Amino acid sequence: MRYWSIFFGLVGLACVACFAYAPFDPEWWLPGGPDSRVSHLHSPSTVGREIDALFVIILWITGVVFVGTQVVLAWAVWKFGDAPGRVAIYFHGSQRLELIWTMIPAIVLVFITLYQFETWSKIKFKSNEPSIAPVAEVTGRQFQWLIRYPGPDGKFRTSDDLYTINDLHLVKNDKTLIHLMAKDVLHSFFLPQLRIKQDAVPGLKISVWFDADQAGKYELVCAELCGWGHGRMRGVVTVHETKAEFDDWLKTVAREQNRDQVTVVEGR
Ligand SMILES: [Cu+2]
Repeated sequence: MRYWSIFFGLVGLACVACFAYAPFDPEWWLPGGPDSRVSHLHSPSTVGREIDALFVIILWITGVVFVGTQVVLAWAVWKFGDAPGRVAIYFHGSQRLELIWTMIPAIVLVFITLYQFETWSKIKFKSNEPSIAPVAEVTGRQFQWLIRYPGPDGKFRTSDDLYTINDLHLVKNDKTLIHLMAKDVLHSFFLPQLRIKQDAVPGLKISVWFDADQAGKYELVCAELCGWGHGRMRGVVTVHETKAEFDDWLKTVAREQNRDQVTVVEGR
């Protein structure tokens, strides 16, 4: 029986090792930006790093609780294991214990709720939506992201709109606003490196705002199982160093679109 206490003790030790290592390797745990290995900053986004800090705090809370309960478990198995002549004591219920194990998690959860509130409100509360023109309209459909840019006139749904598939472009350090839609079923617009995730819902136009402060290429994936081709809904987010670079790219798209004479049929 005492072997079990050694086993539980070792499991605990292995988990402590993972727990200690997790926050320090962005590739292993939370995907980072191109500079993350150098700077040890996780997300290439200001709010993203706040979210990372929340992850680390929750990791500490769960880590301490896990280690504590594991130590008690190993100790109890060691100390109170089966022994000849020893009889277990039976008792039914303990109001005091029940109160303790209800109140402690409740307090921890209330703390987390209040602590994360400001970060959550920054990216999700309508009142914090930046009053800027959206960079693009992103429409999830089985099985791709259709991305519409306003074109030279700066207005959506006009004849000079530009389209890309699975190819989202932004400018570094600019607040980015996106209008998110879905054509057929639920999709989920997920930018893992920027820590942004938002459901795309048919019939709704949802605003998503964020920033990226390291130029580079990041992933855009669908995080909602939306059908057989769900795994193909992968795109690239390109964060340009400057607005001029972004405008150049947009001009290239305009040239190609005019040359191909391809019109993306939007429909509804
Ligand atoms: Cu999907």
